[in-house]
Amino acid sequence: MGRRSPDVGALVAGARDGDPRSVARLISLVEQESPALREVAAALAPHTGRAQVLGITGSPGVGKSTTTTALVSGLRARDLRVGVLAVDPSSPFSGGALLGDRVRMGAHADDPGVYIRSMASRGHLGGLSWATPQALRVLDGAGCDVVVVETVGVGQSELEVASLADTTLVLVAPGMGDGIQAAKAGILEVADVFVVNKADREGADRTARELRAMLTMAADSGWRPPVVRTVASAGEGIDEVLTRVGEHRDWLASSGEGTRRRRVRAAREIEAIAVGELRRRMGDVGGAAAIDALADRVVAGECDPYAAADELVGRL
Ligand SMILES: Nc1nc2c(ncn2[C@@H]2O[C@H](COP(=O)(O)OP(=O)(O)OP(=O)(O)O)[C@@H](O)[C@H]2O)c(=O)[nH]1
Ligand SMILES: [Mg+2]
Repeated sequence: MGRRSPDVGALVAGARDGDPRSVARLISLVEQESPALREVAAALAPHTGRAQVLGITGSPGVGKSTTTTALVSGLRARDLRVGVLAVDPSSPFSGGALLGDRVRMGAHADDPGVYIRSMASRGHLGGLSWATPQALRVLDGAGCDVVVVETVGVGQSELEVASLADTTLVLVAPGMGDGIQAAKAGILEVADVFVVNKADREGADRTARELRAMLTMAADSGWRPPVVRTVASAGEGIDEVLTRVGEHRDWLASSGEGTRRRRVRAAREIEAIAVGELRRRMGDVGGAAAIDALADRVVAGECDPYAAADELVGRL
């Protein structure tokens, strides 16, 4: 791939026209922290804010990819443009499982109304890639009505996906004790819609009942998360999920919660970028060496760590 500086304006125009290669290139620029990153962000800004971001989380094997595929079909049937970001927090490379996801998404591979992208999550402690919010902006700017973010439910990432999403779907399966585990892990609070998938298996009714019982005990936020049973592999219940997702979108708009969530999201993004920039500048003023020199003085009792930190910040 060439390293010529990209024509960002043409790429954004292409993406807005639905050209998948322009979308792919823009996401790559974001992922690679291209020098054009700022230009890309600025060019996209006026075109963003329309897409509903749908986060999908749940334990490994619960049916996230199958549900995502079924949701994409349902959204396409409603004539909506869809983006899918599959984030694998466990792998530093986009390989294995994600390739499997792509294969499963094969039904949509040739549909110009669907854009699918897998992302690894290198360089981020919590799980989701630092580039995910920017990739979301690309898909939003490219005119996707809905962007589905699917992540593997390992620890932090399920909470993190909620911080990116307008609407968070939490998938559980019957008989996995998932409901109880969800309550323990704080998942109950982040779910906007509960999906009891694999409802063709025994115990789905019971799991749904348990979830509803737990939800009645939760604090009232104005939105009580509905519990929907699905058989994603057969497309059953998917229409109801989409109806609930639409209702949640309406509630976000009418209650002001949507704007509040987006403000929190933007504030975090700004903070992360600013902290990154400060780290870079610290490197410019001698970073590690400067800290080492100050550390020697702190160890020797010549100054305290606060004074040392002030001195470092003062040089920026
Ligand atoms: N019986 C049944 N099987 C299902 C259903 N939905 C998905 N499956 C199967 O469950 C397995 C896991 O589904 P995936 O969609 O890959 O699950 P996932 O949550 O994306 O898995 P990871 O990405 O590995 O965390 C597959 O074999 C699916 O065919 C369902 O509603 N009923
Ligand atoms: Mg999957």
